[in-house]
Amino acid sequence: MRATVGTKDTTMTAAFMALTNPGNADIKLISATSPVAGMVQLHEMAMKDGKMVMQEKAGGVSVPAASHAHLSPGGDHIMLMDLKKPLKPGDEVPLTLKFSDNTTHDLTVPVKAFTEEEEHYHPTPTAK
Ligand SMILES: [Cu+2]
Repeated sequence: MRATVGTKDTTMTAAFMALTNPGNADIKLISATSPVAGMVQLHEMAMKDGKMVMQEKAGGVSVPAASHAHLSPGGDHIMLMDLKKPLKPGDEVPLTLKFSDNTTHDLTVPVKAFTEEEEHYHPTPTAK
């Protein structure tokens, strides 16, 4: 999870990870929650008017059977909004992932400083 201390907007950040599906059926990550954020969404990057923007990913993030999916800067990611406090490197954030097979996974996600693709994670007006 990207640290927000020292960034322009300390109310939102993104989490990145690899999701592995050891089963023999495709599953989807359908939602996530965290006590540090007022709202958590699954996002994707999309090209809009010649610019990369992020938007909510309809239907969730697919994790193919016996394979994996990457949540990464510039790609699908977990967006945490309305953060209750700034996150600094070294913090650990609880994050609960809910999957289409009705399983949930409780994670402890380390907070790290990183700057690549940072411009994508500035607030953008949400198109409704
Ligand atoms: Cu996002």
